[in-house]
Amino acid sequence: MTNHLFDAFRSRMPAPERLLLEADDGRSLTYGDMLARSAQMAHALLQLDVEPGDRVAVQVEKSPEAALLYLACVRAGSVFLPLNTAYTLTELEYFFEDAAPRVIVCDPSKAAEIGRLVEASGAVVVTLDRNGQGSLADQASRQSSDFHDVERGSDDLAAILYTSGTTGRSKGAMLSHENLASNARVLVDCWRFSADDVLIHALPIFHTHGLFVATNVVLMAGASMLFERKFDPARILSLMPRATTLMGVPTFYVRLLQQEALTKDAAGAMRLFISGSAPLLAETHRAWRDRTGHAILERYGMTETNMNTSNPYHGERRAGTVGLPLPGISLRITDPEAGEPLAQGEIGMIEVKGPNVFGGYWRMPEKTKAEFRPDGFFITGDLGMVDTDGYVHIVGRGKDLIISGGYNVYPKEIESEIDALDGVSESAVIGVAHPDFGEGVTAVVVRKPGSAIDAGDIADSIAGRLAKYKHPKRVIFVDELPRNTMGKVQKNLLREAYKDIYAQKG
Ligand code: MLC
Ligand code: AMP
Repeated sequence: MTNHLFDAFRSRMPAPERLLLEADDGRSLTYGDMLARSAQMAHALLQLDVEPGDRVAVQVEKSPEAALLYLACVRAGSVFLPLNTAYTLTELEYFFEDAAPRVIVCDPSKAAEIGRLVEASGAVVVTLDRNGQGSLADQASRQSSDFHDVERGSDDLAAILYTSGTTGRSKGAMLSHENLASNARVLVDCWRFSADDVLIHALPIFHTHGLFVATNVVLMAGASMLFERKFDPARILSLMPRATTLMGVPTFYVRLLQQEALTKDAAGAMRLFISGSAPLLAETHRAWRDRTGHAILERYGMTETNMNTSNPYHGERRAGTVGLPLPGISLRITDPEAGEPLAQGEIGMIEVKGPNVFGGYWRMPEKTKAEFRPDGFFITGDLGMVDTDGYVHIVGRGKDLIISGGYNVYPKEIESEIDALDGVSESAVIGVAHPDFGEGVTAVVVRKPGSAIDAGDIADSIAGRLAKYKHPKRVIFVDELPRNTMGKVQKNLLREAYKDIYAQKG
């Protein structure tokens, strides 16, 4: 039997007694445990009537078993659909309706509510908690630890990851076995991962960074990881002597730099620090080098494409750039409107093509068509330029998007919630430089005449509806929003007017 992605991991698997992961509660998994226990979980999924191509939606806390569940889904031939643990029921409802999962795995505390939500759909709800307990785990424990992986080819779907849309509805990016396998292979080679590596894994495992960059690279290298449920800078520092690499969003590095104990000695055992998901400020890059002697390696990717570019392992890691296109991946800069390639050095739309690029959005052929060029290049929505040495610089976004602590927040989604409130005439949500999160979600609101609605009312009204990280850190009331002659809100003026509001905050 061939299962394209799992075979790729299997072919590079070290001896079964080698450590795959050690969790912060002391539990650990060897590669042998991983094979046996993901087999048991795969059996459990088949018993729930999961057929090849069926979606398995997963909203669970990070744990060794949550990682096993991902692999079990791959082995069972299903499509893994991870969901941010911060999503509210309102948010989940959309994903369940759109993806029509066969099975939903959630924390026991949410099982009843989710069960009610999907009652009519026929989806089966099973549970898995942060300690690896729950009805799915019970069922798995009774299964054989031998499993014939379900046959899946390179183009078959391995996962769907939702990414919010600029105009409202979230889109499910469909990632194939080869999208994931090819990118993991390339990253292992470019970043020189080997079985001797120990990665500090403190990212969530429901997004590309923690799941496909971190976990897949470790599996593809036969390496091991220290699996942390939360990012705690003091704890990360204490792990460094036992580790070789760290992957993080810029906020990780900003917070680690606030630790006095971060020194060259403290980072002495580490060989590589990698940053991505949001722009790393050149000043953070420099401060890190001064304190630790290491140049952070910055790379650029997205849900739809996995990783596209990376600064070199050997050679100059240039602060403020995202490095060079990865081997096998083509990148070009085009005129955002006309789509014509621009001359080297000009700023335009970043487009990419390669085995990493997803097949399209789940059940959205029109949106898919709109984001690909006829020759197969994917239009990223990021604006950038390529310098004379080939390094890619991201200079802005063509999409109205805020990235806060590595999480994407789409202003439109929050504006719709705020605009729907009695007492609000209109709103504009913007990202403002924030020393900790990179950008702070900020709402600028116009009240209806006579209304006394305040920031507290707005916070209360969205509390149960939107995930916490999307909530505005600040709400500013104004008499009117600035508009251009076409009537479009000029968010650039708002960003300029409020650019210092978080300056003193940590
Ligand atoms: C938490 N909060 C956030 C937030 N994370 N607010 C805005 N932005 C965020 N990212 C909220 C909390 O709910 C809390 O609210 C308050 O802010 C302070 O919380 P905290 O304890 O300081 O946050 P913490 O739990 O430490 O989380 C911060 C973080 C986390 C940076 C560790 O956000 C994180 O793990 N980010 C990584 C995201 C990620 O993996 N992105 C990759 C996407 S893939 P209150 O009100 O309760 O105080 C991708 C592709 C690619 O982009 O290229 O990689
Ligand atoms: P997501 O949709 O969560 O996968 O987020 C992808 C987006 O994050 C990209 O389109 C970029 O805008 C941004 N991004 C990822 N890595 C970087 C980086 N190193 N520098 C700047 N932006 C980045």
